[in-house]
Amino acid sequence: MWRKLLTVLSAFMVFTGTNQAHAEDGYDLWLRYRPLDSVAKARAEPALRYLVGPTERPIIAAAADELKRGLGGMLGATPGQHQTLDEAGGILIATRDSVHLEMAELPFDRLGDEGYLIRTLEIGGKRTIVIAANKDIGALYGVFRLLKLLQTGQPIDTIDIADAPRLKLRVLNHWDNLNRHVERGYAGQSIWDWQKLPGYKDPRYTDYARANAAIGINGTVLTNVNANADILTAPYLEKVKALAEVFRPYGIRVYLTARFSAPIEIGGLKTADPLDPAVRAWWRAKIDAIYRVIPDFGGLLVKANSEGQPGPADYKRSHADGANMLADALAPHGGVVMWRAFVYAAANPEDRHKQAFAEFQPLDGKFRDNVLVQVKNGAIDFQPREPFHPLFGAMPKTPLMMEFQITKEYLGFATHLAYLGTMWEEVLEADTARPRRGATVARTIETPVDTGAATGMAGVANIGSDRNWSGSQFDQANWYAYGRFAWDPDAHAEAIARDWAAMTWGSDPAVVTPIVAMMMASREAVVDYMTPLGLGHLMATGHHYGPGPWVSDLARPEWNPTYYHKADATGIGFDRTKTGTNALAQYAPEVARRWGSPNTVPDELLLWFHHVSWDYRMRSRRTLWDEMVVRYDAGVAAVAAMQARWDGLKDKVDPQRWEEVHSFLAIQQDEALWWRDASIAYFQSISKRPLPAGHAAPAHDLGWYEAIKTPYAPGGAQ
Ligand code: BDP
Repeated sequence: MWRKLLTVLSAFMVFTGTNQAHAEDGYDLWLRYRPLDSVAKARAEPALRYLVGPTERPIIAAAADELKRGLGGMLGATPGQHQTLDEAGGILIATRDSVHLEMAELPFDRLGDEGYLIRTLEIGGKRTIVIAANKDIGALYGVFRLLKLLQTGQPIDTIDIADAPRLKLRVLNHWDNLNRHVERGYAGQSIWDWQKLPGYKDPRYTDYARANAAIGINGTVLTNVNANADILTAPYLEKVKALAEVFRPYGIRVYLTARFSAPIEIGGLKTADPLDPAVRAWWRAKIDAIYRVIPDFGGLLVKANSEGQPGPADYKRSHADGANMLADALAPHGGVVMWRAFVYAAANPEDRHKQAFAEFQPLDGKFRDNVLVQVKNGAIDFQPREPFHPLFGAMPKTPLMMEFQITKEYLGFATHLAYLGTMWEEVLEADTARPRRGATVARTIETPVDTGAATGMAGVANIGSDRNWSGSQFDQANWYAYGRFAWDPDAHAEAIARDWAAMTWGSDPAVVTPIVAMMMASREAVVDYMTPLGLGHLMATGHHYGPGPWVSDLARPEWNPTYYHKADATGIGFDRTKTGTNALAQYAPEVARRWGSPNTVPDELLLWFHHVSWDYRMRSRRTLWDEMVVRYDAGVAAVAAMQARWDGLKDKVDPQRWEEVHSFLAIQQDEALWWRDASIAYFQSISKRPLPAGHAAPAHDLGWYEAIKTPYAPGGAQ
């Protein structure tokens, strides 16, 4: 009995920690700064006793604050702030011009505007950890890197690190409406409390900026791509200014979405024609006004002529005409236009896969220098698996930004554990076979079209007002991984998962290893139980929650799942080869050849490009139908495996977060089974094939699944 009580007590003490009065709820993200174990602490302490830096500068002040907070948490002692390096054990936060670095020969030229180096050096005979950069923001990033070394259990005895981001714009896209509804948001309301701004700046905005700076994010688009022109009016610009002030010391610029028809809606004009002089003058004046309020405003993001949004095509003008009009007005201020390539037209019977390429590729070279075309990772829409978008590598004269969706609109919302790092890595390392700007997708976005030209990545945020920010503990990993890939598109999902797990759950390998294993298998599990073998877009209507492969009655053909899977008595899949829509022709010939035959296309993309018979022999020697069933079951089994791993961590992580993940995995298990059963029931009604031996029949008949309606599922358009 006593022993039991002691165990309970000691567990309580470990998990509450010395500096923590409340249970963990995930609010701290990757900035938990929990006490190091005594060995690590004893090793690190002597090197981290005080700091020196020009803290009168706001970004350096933020860096010093973070260092104090982090070391205070991990070592239990806040480093003192000194004016000079007066003894060993100092941390020098400095830029190139620092008097302390006069004698040190450091490779500043390799660091660019945002890079940093961390080195252990003898300065004036004192052993010092130097965090140096060309600009203050680099030093802030360096501080976060030093903290990460400690959080992930790395030794800091001798450090020699130099790092710089490979992309210039690393931005979040918030699909947040002014009424605080977040389109495709599963983490509560928008964190932007427009009503209370600018008077009240929620401290959460600062924590948001810290979390983003820690992973190198340097821009945030505050508003939904389905834009509301009101954000561009004077009262709202004051609110935006208040946020910009909070973010500035963290190197984060604000951007807004521009509704193309704003000159009509808030400007009183009769047209929004981009070639109309009055329209052009209106935008110039509006953009000048924005910069008067927010001098370092980043620029505008535009969704035009897509899903009902207004755009230049309304006036028979091209996307380049529209983008260039805004670009001309932004250029004098150093602002950019991020113009989205996610377009498909209401009246166009062409394969949706082909439409963005058809519209944008001919415009290569026609955009101003400060325009980036923002392209989703795949040609359809953030599916659990899509081949890379054919535009990558195909517009060598235009900066193309990658757009990833961090929020899991099509991957189980907040409750399904799906680590997207593996999906992004797969896309980024895909070979476009268009070597002009480097062959992989990563290279095509990293290589500037000209020296100094813009490069970038955008991530549709999964952040909301929930205490844990992302709607689930594990969805934080996707925000984290996005930042890391935006910094380095050649990064590796597994290494990122390892860092995240150590920072978020604890650096003990007995915790990190199973968590990383769960994460690394998780996205494939979702693919398997939702859309195996290259299927896609089979989700229920509108909110996209749950299966709806049978839906065929929506107004536009390409909104219907049946449009995508094309299952019939002969087989299943979308023929995008020459005998079908020939979307493959939009890829480089080598890629088109590899994917153009069922014999050479990977199983994972088979049904994306081919309509094949139910009895088609797969590489596994199973028939396609049997293979589908096997995959559905593999997906469900993979969730069970995650549950078992998580159960094994019960005593190794804090109880509140453990419990939450445990419950979410149970939801995922139920829903994976729902997907599996509903999909098999439906496709079997078409394939008319028996289930392979050992695979159970769905629990209910097809009608039962078709009757499930969830009209209040969160995140829909509003
Ligand atoms: C789709 C979403 C929709 C977005 C659209 C977009 O369902 O809510 O507005 O993409 O990216 O994935 O513009």
